Amino acid sequence: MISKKILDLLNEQIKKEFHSAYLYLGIEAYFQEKGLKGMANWFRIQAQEELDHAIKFFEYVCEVGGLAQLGTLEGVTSTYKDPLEAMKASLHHEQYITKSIYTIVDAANEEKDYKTNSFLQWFIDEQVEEEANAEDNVRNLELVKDHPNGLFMIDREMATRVYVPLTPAGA
Ligand code: OFO
Repeated sequence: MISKKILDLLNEQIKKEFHSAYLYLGIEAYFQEKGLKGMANWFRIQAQEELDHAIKFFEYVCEVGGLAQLGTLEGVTSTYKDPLEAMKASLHHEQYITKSIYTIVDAANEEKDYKTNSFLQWFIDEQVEEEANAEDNVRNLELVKDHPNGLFMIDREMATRVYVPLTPAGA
């Protein structure tokens, strides 16, 4: 059994991952309304991946004999000043999630909770990719500024992203 402190942190993380999905659906809504379907597609897939992350934490809590808690989700915005602001919101959120995961890793290390530490290694690696993708999106939009051709090219590129479900543990 894991400690109450670790359990609480993991339960908070379940909520944060669901919140991430919510945030990204809000960004998708913004792009859908702007007719930027490729960017909307990218954020739909991002939201689906966040649901996978939430379930991964949920399953781990259940697996170690804890009671998984599902906190109340707050509303998110679907309104952004421009595409760059939406991309920056995503980058800042991923940086926040990385810190949150490191906090759980630190707590697990302090308690010599090796199994939680091992479970979290996947998320440490995942966050490297998550931040890199979000940084690329920001950088690309900064390069094209408001140039319609550039925006069109980025949108087309982002339309090619496909959802790859996580392989269930033990499969
Ligand atoms: Fe976007 O990251 Fe989840 O964990």
